Amino acid sequence: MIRSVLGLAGAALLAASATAPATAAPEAPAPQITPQPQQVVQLGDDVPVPERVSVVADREVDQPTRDLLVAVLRGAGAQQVDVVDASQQPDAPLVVRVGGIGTDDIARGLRDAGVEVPPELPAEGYALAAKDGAVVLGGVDSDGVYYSAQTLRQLVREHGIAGAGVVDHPLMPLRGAIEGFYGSPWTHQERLDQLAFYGDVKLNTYIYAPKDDPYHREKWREPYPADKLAELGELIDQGDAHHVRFTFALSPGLSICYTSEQDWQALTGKLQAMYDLGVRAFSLPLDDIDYTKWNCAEDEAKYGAPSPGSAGQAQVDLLNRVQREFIATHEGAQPLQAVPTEYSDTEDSPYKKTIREQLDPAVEMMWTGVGVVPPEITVPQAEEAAAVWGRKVFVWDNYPVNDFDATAGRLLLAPYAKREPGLHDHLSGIVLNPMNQASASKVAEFGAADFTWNDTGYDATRAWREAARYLAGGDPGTTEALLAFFDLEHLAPTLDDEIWQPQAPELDRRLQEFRSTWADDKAAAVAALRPYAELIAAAPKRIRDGVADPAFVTDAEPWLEATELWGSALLTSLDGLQSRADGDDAAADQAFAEAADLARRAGEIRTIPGETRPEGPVRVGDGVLDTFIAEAPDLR
Ligand code: LTM
Repeated sequence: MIRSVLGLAGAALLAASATAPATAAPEAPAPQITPQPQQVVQLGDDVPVPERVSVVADREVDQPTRDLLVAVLRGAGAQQVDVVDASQQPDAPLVVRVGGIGTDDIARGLRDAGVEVPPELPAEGYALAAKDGAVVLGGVDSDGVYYSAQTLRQLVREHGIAGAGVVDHPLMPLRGAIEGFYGSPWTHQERLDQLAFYGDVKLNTYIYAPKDDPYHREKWREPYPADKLAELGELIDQGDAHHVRFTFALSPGLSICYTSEQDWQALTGKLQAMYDLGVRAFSLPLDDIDYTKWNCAEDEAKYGAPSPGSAGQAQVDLLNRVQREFIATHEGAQPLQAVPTEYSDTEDSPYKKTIREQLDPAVEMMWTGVGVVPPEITVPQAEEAAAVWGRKVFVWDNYPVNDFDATAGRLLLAPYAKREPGLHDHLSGIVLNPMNQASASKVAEFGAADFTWNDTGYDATRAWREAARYLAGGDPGTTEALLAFFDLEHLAPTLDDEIWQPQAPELDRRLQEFRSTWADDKAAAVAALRPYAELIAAAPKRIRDGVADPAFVTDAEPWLEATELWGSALLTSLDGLQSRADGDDAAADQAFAEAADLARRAGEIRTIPGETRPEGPVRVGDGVLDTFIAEAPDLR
């Protein structure tokens, strides 16, 4: 039950935080909630969770939220959780009231608990109070109600539910991921798991745009075969169950004839099939196409010689027609999303001018930041992008994607960073383009969930640690092992090989300390570094045994194997250095030879064939760990 309504790690974290409580604990600060809420106040003692709990729900509270609340309360120690209608009399020692934030008794319950709710709480907002043996959850809309339950999950701890009040709403409307990378697409199972995870961290958007799904790009005109269509239907349902909007993207730019009525029918036919399946959000990515040639003579006849300006006109005509004739005529359809062909700069151009001046204001335009893989995204850049596109832009963030040459052999496990607080004023949202390794992408996605919800309260290091804790299902030893492993996979390159997140900053700091101590006190230097070297060497086993999400281990397996060898090489180097300090040069030389052999074997481990696009030897702390092991024999 818990597993189906929560992400795997979310369920494990819940189980780890709670045991059946008997008494209220003294007041303690509320646990860290991710994403960081706009406002959290302490309201007193924890609310104990007895054996029987009644959830009194407004009729509008949807099934996913009801299921989530039952799972959370069971995870908190309740044996029996009854969900009753607001007109019924609850019959349990703990009552959890849930529904619309304006419902009289919910508004009163929040007020009585001392939780001040502003009159205009934005969409997806919610408020929560856990105080004096009662819990009240109110949402602005059904998403807000669901998010109040996700926050409640994180307030569960050993002695019950933390006595706290929360008033919260997201700062960016669109938050999530775009499966938009080249190479082997995610599996169906990975997508199902991602959607559950997004619900846990209040991400609301998944855009289906795998470059290597032929029906998305090369064969865009062709309908999906029945088995693929059935899978897409399951993804839509899974999205609904976790309050995530499944967004269907179709990328016709490689071959479309903009003036062809047949192509229009093929395009809208495919969108219609997806609408019939339940999709309500659509995207037309026009990235990575050649806009200096037409695909048919009729386009040249209508728009003139090929050029970025004439391509802009043809694209704007297509996008406006889809927005006006398809989106606007289909009940519940969200504004069309699009990726322009010029997606990675803010320079004005004839192409952008045409789009800025003529594109229907409802259409969401995507932008990758300055540079396809931007080392930073700043507020002034976003302001320029908004000016050049004539609207707030929707960021397609090419992190942690690892489909380009500079990422060969890399997992990108650094914190989500260098996106400036205040961006929410200029963006409609951010979606990350993740790695082929879906579970490993959760590290960055977790940070992005925090940033897009509350960029002004964002702390990259906090989010990174919390991501590790989430993946570890709350286990402290596994959390530390994961953080040591993430540090060794910290490097993030741009497309031009510029390094915008450094490799292994924590290990590097410790090695610098080692070098300066070694000069004065060799034994002290070795002793200070050894525990961290032991942590690295033991991390793979700890991770394999301890993570709540087994898919993380599958994703990371070659890197874990290599880390085991690199960790042993580091420890063996320290043995050699200790022998050197003891004046035993023969033992030192033998240890250094062993360390070199371990390093050589580590360097031979390769990525899993067919997984990531650039294949090659896996990188682990490269430029830091290997450098130290190579220099150790020369340290005197
Ligand atoms: O970024 C965009 C809009 N398009 C492609 C992505 O599909 C690709 O994954 C990234 C990284 O290689 N670069 C792109 O240009």
